[in-house]
Amino acid sequence: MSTETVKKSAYFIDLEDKYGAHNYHPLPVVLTKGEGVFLWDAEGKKYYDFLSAYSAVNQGHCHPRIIKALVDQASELTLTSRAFYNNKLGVYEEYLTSYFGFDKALIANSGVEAVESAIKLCRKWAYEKKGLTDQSAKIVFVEGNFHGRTLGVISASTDPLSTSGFGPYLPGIIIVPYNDQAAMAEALEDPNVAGVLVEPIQGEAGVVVPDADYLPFIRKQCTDKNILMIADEVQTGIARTGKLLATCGNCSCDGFCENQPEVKPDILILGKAISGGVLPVSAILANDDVMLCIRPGEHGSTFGGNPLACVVSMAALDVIRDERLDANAEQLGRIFRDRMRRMIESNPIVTLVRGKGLLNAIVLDDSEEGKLAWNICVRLSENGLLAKPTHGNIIRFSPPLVMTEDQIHECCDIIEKVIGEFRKQ
Ligand code: IF1
Repeated sequence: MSTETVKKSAYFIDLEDKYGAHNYHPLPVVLTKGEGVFLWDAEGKKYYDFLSAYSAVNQGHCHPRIIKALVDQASELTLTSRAFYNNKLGVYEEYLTSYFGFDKALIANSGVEAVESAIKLCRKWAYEKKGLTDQSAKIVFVEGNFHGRTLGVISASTDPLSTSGFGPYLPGIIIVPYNDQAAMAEALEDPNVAGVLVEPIQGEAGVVVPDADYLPFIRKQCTDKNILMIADEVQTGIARTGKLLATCGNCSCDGFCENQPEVKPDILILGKAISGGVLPVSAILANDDVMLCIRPGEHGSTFGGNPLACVVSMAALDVIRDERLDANAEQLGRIFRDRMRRMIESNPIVTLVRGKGLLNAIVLDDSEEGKLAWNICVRLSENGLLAKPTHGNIIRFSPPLVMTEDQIHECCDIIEKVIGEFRKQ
């Protein structure tokens, strides 16, 4: 790298440092271009993307079909507000409800906004349909959850980094240990519980996959006790885990999910890859008895359901289905985990490999080095692969789902080589 090119990246890093709020600690890579599974930095260096903008870019960077939809619609109509009808929203709502198998959809912008919408909808349903007295509704969350950054949502967080200094918090929240059926059953005995909100696989917690019977257990408990099951599939949804949804059993993947237990939530929360990472789009889906509890004037946003978002999201979901990215994620995920697990035998710093589809993580033994995962990610980036550590000793690997088998093997070669450099003596 020449001195002049180094200055280029450093310049942009300095700008962010000087003029941006200091709420992130990024890896020192400045990205300028993306295509498919690849990203390029300000010096023109090419990388495999193994974060996919936290699973928002499942369809790969700048997918031509999605970009065409964006550009075509952008020159027609971008935003009308919901004060009027537009000719894309209803089409999109019909598309989404048939794609995911619910009666109704409510479109929002960010993932956390959809989570907030689901919480509000659940409370409304509890007062109108379940018959709880006003102000009494409670929602059960699990330890280690991540649902976003708003005040309402961080009130359910158990991560001090997300919560400290931001109180007072929202009441009406019960938190139980994750993947603990007895604790969940006990919490659901409280007659004021209106809903249970879970991630099918915990992303931020380090890609923590629950026991196979955990979600079916929650589903059955909720049905038996007249409680809404709310699934946050913002990160796990849209084919990331090898199925259209991690709670699949009711989707359009042509029997691909045949052997999965059917765990259909009462409220499904989607975001991120619902737009292929092109625009902020999110949605909640529910059946009429729940969704119609919210009436005109009670909830909404300026940008939610704008024609540009509708068209982009339909193109993004077409790509998932037409390119069978669910099946590709499933197949490549198996290859990836097999190869990573081989390292456990040969290199003691790798202690665990877990995940589903192309949402995976490796857990490192960092008893001797506090910054092991960070240092490995820096070395990975120098070797042309971008991944991000989480919780100090975990590295998340979530490439775009458009990767090929040859590419995933090449990436495994890079990861093996780099982790080999950190082998314990
Ligand atoms: C950041 C993590 C991932 C999510 C689930 C809702 C949201 C998210 C399950 C909110 C967002 C993001 C936000 C991003 C980092 C990222 C993340 F490490 F923090 F946990 F993906 F793993 N539900 N997750 O994962 O969606 O409002 O952001 O659109 O920098 O905070 P959003």
